[in-house]
Amino acid sequence: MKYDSIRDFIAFLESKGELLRITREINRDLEITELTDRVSKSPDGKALLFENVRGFKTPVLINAFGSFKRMAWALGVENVGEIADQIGNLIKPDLPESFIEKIKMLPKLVEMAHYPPKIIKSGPSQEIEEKPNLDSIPILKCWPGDGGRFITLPLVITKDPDSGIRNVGIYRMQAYDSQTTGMHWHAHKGGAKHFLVSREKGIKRMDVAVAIGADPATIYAASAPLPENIDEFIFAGFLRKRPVELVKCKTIDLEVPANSEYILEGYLDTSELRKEGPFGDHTGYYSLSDNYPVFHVTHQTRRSDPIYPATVVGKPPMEDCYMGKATERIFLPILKMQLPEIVDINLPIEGVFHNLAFVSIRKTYPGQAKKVACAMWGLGQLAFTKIIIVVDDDIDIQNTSDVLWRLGNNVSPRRDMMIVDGPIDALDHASPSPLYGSKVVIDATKKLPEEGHQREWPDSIKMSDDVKKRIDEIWSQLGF
Ligand SMILES: Cc1cc2nc3c(=O)[nH]c(=O)nc-3n(C[C@H](O)[C@H](O)[C@H](O)COP(=O)(O)O)c2cc1C
Ligand SMILES: [Mn+2]
Repeated sequence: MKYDSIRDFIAFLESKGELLRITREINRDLEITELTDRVSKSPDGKALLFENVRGFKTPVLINAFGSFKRMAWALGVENVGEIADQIGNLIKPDLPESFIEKIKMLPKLVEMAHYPPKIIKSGPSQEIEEKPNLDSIPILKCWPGDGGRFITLPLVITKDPDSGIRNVGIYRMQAYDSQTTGMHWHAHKGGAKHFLVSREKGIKRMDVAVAIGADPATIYAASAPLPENIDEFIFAGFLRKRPVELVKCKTIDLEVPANSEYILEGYLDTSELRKEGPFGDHTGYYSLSDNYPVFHVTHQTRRSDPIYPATVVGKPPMEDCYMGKATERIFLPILKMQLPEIVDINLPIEGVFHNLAFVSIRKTYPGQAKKVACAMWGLGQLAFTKIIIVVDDDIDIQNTSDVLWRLGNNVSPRRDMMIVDGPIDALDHASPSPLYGSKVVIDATKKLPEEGHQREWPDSIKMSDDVKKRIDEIWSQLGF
């Protein structure tokens, strides 16, 4: 892994011609969004470094992850599929039979935890210590209807008060004033769980540390849907093939990346909630304002010359889409391990990850599509998938028009749709109540007699191979 920090990644992007420095004065309120949005919606849009943000010396980095190529580079590879292959190899189902062979496998299986974070004495993220002053950071107001300015790419670090196991998640933070922010972790997320456990245990002050800027693999790891009780810094170590270096916070008992740009140290009062939002969100809609915990920043450290990494979300495609697509690829081998009939999954970016999933399966028995959907709804953040479309594996589900063709042709709605009630993503505004609502699987596979289909099922149309071959031979002579 080439990068120790976000600035290493910036230098790499620049060497590849993938960074645009913007030296003209730009307003952090709305103007950065309008520019970023246009770049995100254009082919080959670059990473942007705003070097002259009105009223600030600090440059603002945006869109560093905002393409398939840059997202792969962020993880030290040319294609995110390489990471999926590494994970696939770690969890291969064909475990060797003999005892000796099994012992030999062990080092491979622990490779995931092979690079636990390493605590070092000091790091650039603590070069300067100062009183908390969020006004010194060029925090963005993204969209006209936003309830205020928001820190959009923070790594929020908490510990389970029972087990001491760390969680790192990206949860946006509304800056209420120079030392207070919101803490917008949804009810289902790791930080929210730690908050609830702390409250139940009667802990009034829950320590929280926030890192702004880290090496790019660590930032990605904080967005990844890891199972509960897996430290995202261990996963980051696996991605980096090198431990994440941490330093101890100056005033609280938490550790933070040594190479961050800014560190905010503080606490939540477990009895305090405050209105947060609205915020122009990655769904392309404003997420409604709601009550969330309040982060009191009590101490701040930073580099002597910090860069402020942020992101702007909105109607897709935006930067977060490429992080989500990386997750789709990286976690597919783990999904397949639990559901071996799954061939591929496509979370189309227009479906904003929790609204729509295409799944292709190797179907061998009746009801299998519905079983796969139910299993997905039981797996971590896939629980929030509102619409799952299942097709047979003879088409490529990365091709949306093929999926729609199957959807139209192979579905008899009354028989092939199953609607269930359950947890729904906190950002869903269509469900009648927050966090709870309905989800549907649409089975677009070929139906079997046991599924109530007694009629003949026709073949899809294909030309015979010998005719294709004959036409191939004469094709170039026909003047097309
Ligand atoms: C740019 C960006 C912003 C995000 N904002 C939020 C947020 O405000 N609240 C939230 O619960 N999840 C947010 N997420 C998603 C979480 O980071 C993600 O679900 C992660 O897996 C949570 O980790 P956890 O399971 O350890 O809580 C955001 C992700 C990205 C990439
Ligand atoms: Mn987690």
